[in-house]
Parts: sequence; structure tokens; C-alpha cells
Amino acid sequence: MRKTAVVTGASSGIGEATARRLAAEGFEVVAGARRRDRLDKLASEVPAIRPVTLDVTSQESVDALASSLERCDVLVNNAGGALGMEPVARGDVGDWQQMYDTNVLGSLRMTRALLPGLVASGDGVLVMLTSTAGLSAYEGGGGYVAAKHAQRSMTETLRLELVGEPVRVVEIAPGMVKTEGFAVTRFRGDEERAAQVYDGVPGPLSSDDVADAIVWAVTRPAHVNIDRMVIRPRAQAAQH
Ligand code: NJP
Repeated sequence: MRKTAVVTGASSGIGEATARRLAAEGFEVVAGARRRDRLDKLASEVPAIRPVTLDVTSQESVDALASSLERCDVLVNNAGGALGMEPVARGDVGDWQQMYDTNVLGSLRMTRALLPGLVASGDGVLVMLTSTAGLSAYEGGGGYVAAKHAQRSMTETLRLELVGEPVRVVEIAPGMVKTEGFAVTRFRGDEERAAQVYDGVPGPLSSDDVADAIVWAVTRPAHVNIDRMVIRPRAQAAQH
């Protein structure tokens, strides 16, 4: 039976690229997100991908996905992203709550639900998509920076708690990646302003750049743990 990888947030960006690459590596891929039309299109292009409607902010939705799995060898907690670019003094509490619920609690819900499967696998791999925003801070990034710091803390705690279990914990912390999430949700649909975000950053990463790193880390031999990879565009390398 082929190994199964679950990728959250697989309807676009890094998650979609990771789902495609894991399928190419021979995994059965369970691709979860809310936009089912996008997942269905992805699955029609890649037969090894099974689309599942998933909202990581809903315990019911997470439990439904977990109970549909026959096995789980890899979990990529990728669903998340940033909302808004307001300074802390004008930050929208609703946005902050949503970022925390998705990036932090979403990863926690998924991890709790799928951890028994990862342990049963005998060589489970848990991947957390954090961010360089979780390593420092930047103006206008308050809610996102806070959420990604929290997600990183949870990842480190999990790593300690899983010593002795057959589960590897891998943190992937990207810098600027050219995806819908980075540009459009952050600037609330103002595509002109969103496009300008890449000005002065020659060669932002592509989703494939990050997916390559994820797949490389996941496919190392069982005795090799890639603790953390920080991946930035060359031009961003000295910023944090
Ligand atoms: O963004 P985007 P990225 N339940 O918007 C899904 C981190 N990161 O690829 O539900 C389930 O293309 C959403 O699907 P849908 C970032 O923090 C990025 O850039 O259909 N899924 C979509 O598939 C995030 O953790 C950059 O709307 C939910 C996906 O999440 C990860 O990389 C830099 C959901 C987001 O795809 C992927 O982001 C960095 C929910 N409740 C870290 N809510 C960067 N792009 O520069 C959202 O350091 N999704």
C-alpha cells in the first residue's frame, strides 16, 4: 500500500505545489482546503490526489478528514497565511483572531487528529509551514508575526514531546514567496497594491522552490531529521 500524505491548504500556492510534487514522488495525496472546485481540478490533473473539503478552523471538518484516512504517513500543515497590513495600533482584532485560528489552532487541530496515524506509520513526518515572520518582526505584520511565532513555539514543543516516537518534526520557514496569499489576501483584493509588494525584491521564491524543500525533507531516510529549513529569496537573505 502506498504511503499517504495529507496536505492542508492544497487549493493554491505552496500547498498545491507540494501536493503535486508528493504525488510525483509516489505518495497518495489527500489534498484539503475549502475551495473544492480548485481541488477537483487538481485531482483531475493528478490521479494520485484525493480532494477533501477541509476547514482547519472547524473541529468537525478536521475529524471528518481524519476518520476518512486508512493511513497517514506525512502531514503537511500548510493552511494559513496573512490578512491585512495595518500597524498594530490600527489592527483588526477579527483578522488577528482568524490568523491565529488558521495558522496556530488549525495546525494544532490537524496534528492532534492525525498524530495517532503518524505514530502508527512507524516513520511519520509532520511538516509545519511557519515563516521568517516567526523569526523576527516587520511593520504591518503584527497579527501574522504573532501567529507564526506561536506556531513555531508549538512546533518546538511538539518536537520535544515526540522524542522517542517514530515521528519526525520538520519546520519549513519561507521568506517571500510569490503566491495569491502573500499578495491578495494581505492587501484585501487591491491587486495593484499587491503587485507592488514584489517591487525591490528581485526573484521572490516560487511555490515550487518551497515545495522542493518540503519534499526533500520528507523523503530523507528515517534516521535523518531535518529540524528546520529557512528559505528566502537571495535578495531577502540579510534582512532578518
Ligand atoms: O498562500 P495561499 P501560500 N481551512 O493563499 C488554505 C506560509 N507562508 O501558499 O481554503 C483550510 O496561496 C487556502 O485554501 P482555501 C503561509 O503562512 C507563505 O503563500 O481553499 N484551508 C489555500 O489553499 C501559509 O501557512 C509565505 O481558501 C485553508 C492555502 O491555505 C503557507 O505558507 C511566506 C483555510 C493558502 O494558500 C501557504 O501560504 C511565509 C482554512 N480555514 C509563509 N484558510 C509567502 N507566500 O510569502 C486558508 O513566510 N486555507
